[in-house]
Amino acid sequence: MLIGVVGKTNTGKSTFFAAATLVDAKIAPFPFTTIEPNLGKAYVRSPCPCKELGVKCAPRNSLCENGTRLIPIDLIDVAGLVPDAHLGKGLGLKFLDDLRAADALIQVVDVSGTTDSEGNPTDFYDPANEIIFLEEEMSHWIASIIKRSWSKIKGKGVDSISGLLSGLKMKEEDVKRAATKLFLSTEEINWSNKDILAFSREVRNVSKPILIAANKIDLPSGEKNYESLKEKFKGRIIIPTCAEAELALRRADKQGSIHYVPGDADFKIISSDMPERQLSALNFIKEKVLKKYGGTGVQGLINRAAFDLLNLIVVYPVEDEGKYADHFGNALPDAILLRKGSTAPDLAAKIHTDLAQGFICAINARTRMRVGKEYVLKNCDVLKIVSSTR
Ligand SMILES: Nc1nc2c(ncn2[C@@H]2O[C@H](COP(=O)(O)OP(=O)(O)OP(=O)(O)O)[C@@H](O)[C@H]2O)c(=O)[nH]1
Ligand SMILES: [Mg+2]
Repeated sequence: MLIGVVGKTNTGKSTFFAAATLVDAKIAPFPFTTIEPNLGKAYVRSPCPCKELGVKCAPRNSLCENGTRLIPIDLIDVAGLVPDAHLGKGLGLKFLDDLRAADALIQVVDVSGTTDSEGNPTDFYDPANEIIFLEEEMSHWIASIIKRSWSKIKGKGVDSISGLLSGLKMKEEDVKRAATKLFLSTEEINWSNKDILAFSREVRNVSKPILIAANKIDLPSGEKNYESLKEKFKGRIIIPTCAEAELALRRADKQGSIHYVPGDADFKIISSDMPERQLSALNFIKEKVLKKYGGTGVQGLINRAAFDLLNLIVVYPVEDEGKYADHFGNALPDAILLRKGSTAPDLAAKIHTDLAQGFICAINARTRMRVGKEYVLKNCDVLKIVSSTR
């Protein structure tokens, strides 16, 4: 599963990325700092069943912070966009190819309105424009991919477009639905450029859903602009965000000067000789971001992307259902992210193809009941897979 970080240039995308992954990405207060993409692991936050089951867990593929499981998910930060990128402005659209594999996107918007459409300093820029032009440029990107292969697609069935777009994680049924909704020919494609763009808008909407990070909420016009974005884009998920605050908290936690779990609305100071400057910066974060908005927004966005956009659930496979452990006795070693609707054999396949091939049944560790291959996994399930191959 891959989440992409996108948006206008100089809005704080790399700050968001660095805060979520602790990868050292280049951050600077001017446009086009990022050229090559940054890749890292962010974490999905979910309650760990260890407390409820009364075991001390020994996580292997994830972390557990006092009953909160942090499960890795891939994150990619790409270069920034400007309006008319499809006409060659800024860095153009080519770099969006880095987002082919993304399942969902987080758009980082500069909600303070202090950078103009090209990322240069200004006052009172309306961040609503960023939301509109990003979607438009993304649609042009999809259209350009279709046009590049037009000679191979023209006159063929809509399946040829599905084949082309499957590399963009776009499902066949979504492609068909988009074409049918727009009354476009699906048997023998003969679409105009306008049709291709309209189709691209439609299919992007379903296949690359976008959450909005209203970033730089700490700056003076942030709150006012955030309220107006919510009003203008009713129905969209818009989260007040301060990526800079999250980055400062994560780094201070890593240094050992504070204890902070990503997504918490508070932190604990550990260091007894913290410099005055850092102390006052942390106080600012506490008063103006954490208390006001209930968190920095970064973790909230990763979680909303994972649970609301991608419809993921967390499942814990074990080998010893009595101890909720693997065969070494490590309790709840792995937390696996799967799509809602996945079945017990899907979990087996995620662990090892052999395990899925020899699938006999699964045992629900909580109830000790056997479940069959039709069993639909529930969030937080703890399951033992019984297979003839193990
Ligand atoms: N006040 C404030 N500044 C922020 C916040 N997040 C990022 N910034 C600043 O915004 C500037 C741009 O940050 P980057 O992360 O480099 O932005 P970007 O979107 O990756 O920029 P490009 O790669 O150039 O497109 C830097 O000076 C950051 O310190 C925030 O939450 N609040
Ligand atoms: Mg950047």
